[in-house]
Amino acid sequence: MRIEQRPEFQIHLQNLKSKEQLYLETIFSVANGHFGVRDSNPLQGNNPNYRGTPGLFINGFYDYYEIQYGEKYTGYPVNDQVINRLCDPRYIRIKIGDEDSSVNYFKVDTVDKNMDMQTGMLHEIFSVTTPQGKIFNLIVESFASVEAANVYGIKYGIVPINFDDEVEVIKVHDYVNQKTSSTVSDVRVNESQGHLQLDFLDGYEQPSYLLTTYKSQQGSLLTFNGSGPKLTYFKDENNHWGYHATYFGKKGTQKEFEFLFSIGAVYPLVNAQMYADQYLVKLNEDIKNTSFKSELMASAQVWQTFWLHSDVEIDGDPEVQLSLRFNLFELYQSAGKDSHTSIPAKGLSGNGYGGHYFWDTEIFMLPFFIYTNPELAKKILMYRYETLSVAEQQSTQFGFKGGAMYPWRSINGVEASAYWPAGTAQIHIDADIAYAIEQYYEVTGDDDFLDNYGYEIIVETARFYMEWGNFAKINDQRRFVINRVTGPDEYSAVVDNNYFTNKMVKFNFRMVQKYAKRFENTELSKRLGLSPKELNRIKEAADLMYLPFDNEKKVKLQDQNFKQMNKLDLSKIDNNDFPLLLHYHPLMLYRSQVNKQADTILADVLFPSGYSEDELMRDFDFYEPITTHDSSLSQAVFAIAAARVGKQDQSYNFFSQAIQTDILNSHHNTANGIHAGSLGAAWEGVFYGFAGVINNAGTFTMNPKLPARWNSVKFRIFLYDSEYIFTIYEHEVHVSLLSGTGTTITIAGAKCDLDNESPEQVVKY
Ligand code: IFM
Repeated sequence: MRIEQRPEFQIHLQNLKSKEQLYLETIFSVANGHFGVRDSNPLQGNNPNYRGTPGLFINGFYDYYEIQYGEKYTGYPVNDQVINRLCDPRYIRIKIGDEDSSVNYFKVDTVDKNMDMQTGMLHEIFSVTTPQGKIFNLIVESFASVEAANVYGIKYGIVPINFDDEVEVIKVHDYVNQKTSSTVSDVRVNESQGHLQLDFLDGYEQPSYLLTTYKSQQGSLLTFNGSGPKLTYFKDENNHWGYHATYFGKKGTQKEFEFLFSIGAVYPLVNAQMYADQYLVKLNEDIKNTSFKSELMASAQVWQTFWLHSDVEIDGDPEVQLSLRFNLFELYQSAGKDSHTSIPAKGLSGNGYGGHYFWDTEIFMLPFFIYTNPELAKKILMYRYETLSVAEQQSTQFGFKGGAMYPWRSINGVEASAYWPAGTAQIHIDADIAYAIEQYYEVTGDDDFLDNYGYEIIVETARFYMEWGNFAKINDQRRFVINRVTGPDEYSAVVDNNYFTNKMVKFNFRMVQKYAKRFENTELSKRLGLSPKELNRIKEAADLMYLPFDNEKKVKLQDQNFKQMNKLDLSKIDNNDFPLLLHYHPLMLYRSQVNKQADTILADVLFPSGYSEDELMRDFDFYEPITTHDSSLSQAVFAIAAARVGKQDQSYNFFSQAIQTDILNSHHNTANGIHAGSLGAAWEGVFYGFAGVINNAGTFTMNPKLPARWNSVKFRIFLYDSEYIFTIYEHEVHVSLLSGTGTTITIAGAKCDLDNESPEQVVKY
């Protein structure tokens, strides 16, 4: 297979505004959902002279460390989980004559970097100068296979530029905790390391390691093989197995060495130790009798399939086009694909937020997968089912009789939020998961998922809210209220009746009711003990849910007391004081009308029906001036809201900023990892914003409003068993049914009943 390189799919160093090392390590990281490798200086190893935060991250492979509280109250999480930063597989040790890169400081200058998003291959050229002034070029190609989840491939080409001398290439990975020399000081970054151990397993024909964690009691395995001129398996001076080759390097002559790593799954420690042999046999198989090239090609084929179904082609806006592709590429690179893991908020490109999963997955990333890769969306949702029992325990430990309390942030399902006001108090996470399940079911009609997994989550999350909330009188009317919670906006905490939360919970309750008949007298409802009495109470709570509203201004109120607070005049704040969270005491922010991110506006976006455009416009005009967008999850949401109320220019501005969050490093912290939620939100900006999609209660409608500079936008989606392709022009939509039997969709008010007999239609708007 030969894939022609197309510039529209290349992230090229020269087109990036920043050339800062840590930022580039993130942007050019390669990942496949199982593991991710930062784009380090390949000679770095554990040498403290080099600057960077290299490392290998395995999704779901973490260790605990004890959280140090000044005052530790009952129920606070004891341990934080932090994704392990493992040895950097890019590392290579090179000796030239009597100079050794692991001892002497070789100066490494980047000449070129290019990520080909069509194949997932990173191509780099470095110019390396030894202390004695010998110069050689180091050409590195690498990829994380999306075809074989374990496989990481790296190939080095070495070309002496100004010398003929002995060259020795050594590839040994004899440390487990990757050292970094980051100078980052940001509360959002957790530089804690797990307690890891690396054991060399003898008796294999290639280096094989057992990696284990001390506290979380997990284990994984890693093995690698290599090939190249004179490359042999050997023991280095520390008695560590690896590969080396010695040859006489000649000016201008390139020698190539390639290595394939097989990076194992994450097992309970005992299994990893007991079955290490068996696991290693399997891991070896993945990299035996194959080559860098054939693994790369197999992976590139999968990338081709990804782009076929998931690409969004924009005509008329090349910069936005490239950023959008980068975002989609990163989303696929980051998504756990094994049903046991989810998508860390920073993908697998860095250890920002400790490798934790948040609501970012369900609300901001999952829609992209639901519509373009429903099988993967199901796997991602399965992580929540796998951790349901932990969530149930958390609810009872919290003091409730039942229900499931999902963690605000976690890897293994146990709450890991050390700051509860902007963490555990964000109980909307439960309803966010229930909302995502309903979205998935609406689009796929996957009965197996709803019957065996989804409904149970919907019921248990609803039960949790029935315990948290209560019936009370407000203005003499009986209401269901949910007090002392934090909504999405992290500049307001522990409030009463957060509009977003209450609206989401109401929806969660309605879902229990909606499917109650379907599950009547089933094994599941018996197991759950769901009685008509309980269902009636849930219905009553949904009917009476309190949704705060300002009758004077006629806007939805972010929370019951939001009106009483003073506005923070954002125009008076120095630009250097943003994000505010790094410069103000939280209580200064909690006491003011200032938003970190879309909160009530997100509710408007997620529940588009039932409001007039005027009402949405009022909400937008009220919340937009008080929102700082200090969270990268905010601008795309405002872009959708602006598109819906016809503020096209504002919508485009928000969208183009959101979409370039990482490419432009606009939050100045891409160094710690990509903003995966923001990447997904940008896709939502196209889909729900400019294409104007609303998919509600079984009706799929589209009311496009293209940005002025776009000639067209083209994308595919799955709906039930069918796949469609849409091309939206300024006044026309072309839609074709590509596979499946078709369903009714409505475009700009016109019903389109596409089927195999008439699979195409053009709608003017
Ligand atoms: O989940 C988000 C939250 O909404 C804002 N702070 C960062 C988190 C992780 O992305």
